[in-house]
Amino acid sequence: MTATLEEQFESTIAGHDRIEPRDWMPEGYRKTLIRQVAQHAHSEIIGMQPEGNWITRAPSLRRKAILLAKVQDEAGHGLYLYSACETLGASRRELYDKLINGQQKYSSIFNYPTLSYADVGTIGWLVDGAAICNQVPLCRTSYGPYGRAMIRICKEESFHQRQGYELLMTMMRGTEEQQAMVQESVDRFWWPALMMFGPPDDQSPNTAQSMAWGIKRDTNDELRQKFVDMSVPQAAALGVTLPDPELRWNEERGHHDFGQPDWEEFMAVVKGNGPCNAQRIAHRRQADEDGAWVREASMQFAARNERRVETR
Ligand code: FAQ
Repeated sequence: MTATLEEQFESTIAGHDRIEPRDWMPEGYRKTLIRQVAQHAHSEIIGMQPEGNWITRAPSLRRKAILLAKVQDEAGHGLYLYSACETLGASRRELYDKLINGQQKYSSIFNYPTLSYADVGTIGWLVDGAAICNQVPLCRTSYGPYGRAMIRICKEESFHQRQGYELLMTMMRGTEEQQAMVQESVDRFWWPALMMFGPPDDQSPNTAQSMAWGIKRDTNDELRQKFVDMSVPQAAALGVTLPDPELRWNEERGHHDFGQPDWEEFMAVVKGNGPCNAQRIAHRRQADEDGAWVREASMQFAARNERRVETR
């Protein structure tokens, strides 16, 4: 007896194998992937803005070259992810319109401002650190093009995390003023970094189904715990304090206990009311309008070349 398409899909998922673009997949699986991968792609390109803010004010040519390369990498990550999304039948234009019209989300973290150069280091250490924690398991996600994109992205994010940590370490070896800048920056970014993993599991409507489909390999709370456990020794080596009075090692659990982020603030930011939401979208919309003539010209150019080939 031949297996039905649905049975084939289920057995691929059960065997931790990959679903590829031409394979049959349930509509819910396709929709969930488009939602998550598009949100991820949008996060990468919106994420260029907070750090991009400091490119013209980098303290040295070396720091400027590093920051330029990092921000450029984020654009590349966005492109891989939009391509992965295209294999699911969603065009880049459609996704981009949904981003600038507020119909699709991007990570809450990029709605916070970058107020000092130390924030460039803190974003590398904590934001890229949280991104890696979340994304390494996604290399084993069940959808082939997404998992393969994640492999390269994780390698680059890992480099980003180290450059951020190295920048903070340099500042911590500097003047008292520089050390205070690092501490102030970590105080602002710690809680928003914890929010990157999404709402607590008991308030996460998508986790159970996404885990069953192998799209997510760990829950939001599992990854948040992993990130806290990873960050505590790194903070100690750096000489900064994490701004959580409830943070302590729990011998019995073999993990750190920690306080909860302000989930009301998280919901407000996700709904568009964070400190920089309007600015981030306005910037993206402007970039889209400014680039319209380039897209138009290249379409005309391609059409003209096609006509020439036809008349030859
Ligand atoms: N921000 O049911 P769940 C980066 C939404 S890349 C905004 O738990 P899910 C690189 C969620 O979409 C950072 N919205 O959802 C970089 C859902 O919305 P909907 C991005 C959030 O999908 C570094 C609703 O809340 N990474 O940083 C957030 O199962 C430096 C309910 O939540 C990814 O996108 C949030 N933090 O789990 C770039 C990784 N959390 O549509 C530049 C891939 C949740 O149902 C500089 N994504 N929501 O109304 C994922 O792993 C998952 O989508 C989660 C959320 C874990 C983010």
